[in-house]
This record gives sequence, structure tokens and C-alpha cells, in this order.
Amino acid sequence: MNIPAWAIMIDLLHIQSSDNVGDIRIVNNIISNCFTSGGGQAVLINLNDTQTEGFINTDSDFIVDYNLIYAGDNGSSLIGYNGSVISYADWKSESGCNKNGLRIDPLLDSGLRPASASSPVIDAGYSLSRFFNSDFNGTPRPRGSSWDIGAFEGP
Ligand SMILES: [Ca+2]
Repeated sequence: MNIPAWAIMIDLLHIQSSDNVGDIRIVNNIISNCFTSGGGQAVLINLNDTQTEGFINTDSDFIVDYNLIYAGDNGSSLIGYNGSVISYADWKSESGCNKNGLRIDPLLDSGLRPASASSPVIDAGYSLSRFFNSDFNGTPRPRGSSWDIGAFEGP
């Protein structure tokens, strides 16, 4: 039995207009070769229809950006968005999400770090310095001009 799976799932269908939702940031993730044979997609985002405009168009409330989404050999870059399964390109244009994101091979090594200085994730991320300033290994961030997408700063 294949169970649908998503690398990132954001389901805000049950948010009420009286709820105070804000400051949600989904950034700097690498989704590559996301295996979705059970009917899932790389990313699933369901927003409350009556509030979609408010969420998506209010820059400070809900940001999905600076993520790398790459199907690879065995994965998917399809997106579940408000009940439909759509292409990455359609999702970007319909939602305004991932404006600064990438859809390209991240060129990672076996430890999931940027394999070389030519990896596209290098200096392509969003600064989260107000929350923390090191990568998963404790290496100070940023190295180079900007944060890298992913858990590690590259060479
Ligand atoms: Ca960097």
C-alpha cells in the first residue's frame, strides 16, 4: 500500500477569520527526489478560500519562498494547491509563492551538503539571522555573500 506523502504540507483550511495567524515563513528548504507514488506532491498547501488573498498577498503573514524544488529521477515537483494538483510553474504564478525559489538539481554531496562552489543553492537563500546564525554543523552563517538554501552553508 502506498500512502500519499508530501515533503511540506501546510493545511490552513480550518483557520477562522477571527484567528490571528501571521509570521509564517517556509524558506530555505531543499526538496529533491521527493518520492510521491502514493498520490502526494512535493508540496501541499491548502489555504482557507475566503482568506487566500489575505494570506498570500500580505508579505509579512505567510511567506513560502527561497525553496529549491527538484523532481530528480524518482520524484515529483508537482504542487497540491487549494485542492488541485498543478505544475510548479503554475503554482508560482497562481500563488505568488517561491518567487526567489529554484527548480534545478541542487548538486549536493552524499551528506546533503553543497557538493562544490557551483551548487545553485549557494548564496541563494533567505537570511534567518534574526533567529540563528549557524548551519546544522555549527558553521557560522552566512558564508560568502548570503545564506545558502538548505541546512548547510557550502564551500
Ligand atoms: Ca552562503
